[in-house]
Amino acid sequence: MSKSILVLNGPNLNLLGTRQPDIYGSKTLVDLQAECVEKGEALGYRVDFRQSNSEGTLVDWIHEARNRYAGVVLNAGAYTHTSIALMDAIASVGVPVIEVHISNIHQREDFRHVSYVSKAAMGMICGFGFYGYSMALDALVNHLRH
Ligand code: CA2
Repeated sequence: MSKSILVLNGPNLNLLGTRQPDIYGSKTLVDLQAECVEKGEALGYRVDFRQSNSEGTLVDWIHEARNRYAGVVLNAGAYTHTSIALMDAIASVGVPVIEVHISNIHQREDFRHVSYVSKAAMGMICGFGFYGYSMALDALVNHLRH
């Protein structure tokens, strides 16, 4: 099995650290990448970390995981709440996907309470800031070892 994990980030997450620090903290996407790569190394996995504002690109990257990655950590951003295409991609690849959100989506607007990603993902972590990505990597590797 591949010893690589794909960490995917959706729309507007490239803006981390530039505004809304009350919701998303003050660190940047580059900081988050460094945390994920370091956590992956500690777990014995290489982490490939990507961000796109395009739904189709995220679908393509989930398809790419089928043969090349042991699992995926996915923060689909606002596509979480709208994208049947992402849900179908996750359901069709046969690779474990763990959903993560920086904020607690259930404490926010009603439209954020629905997640199409959750309908296909193995599990979901939200509300713990960047630490949620480390938790998701732990959960994924724990799953892969059992
Ligand atoms: O809490 C999360 O991680 C979200 O996936 C973030 C999405 C939001 O649409 C989801 O409901 C929850 C938005 C990401 C936007 O990130 C920004 C960061 C800094 C400044 C502006 C936007």
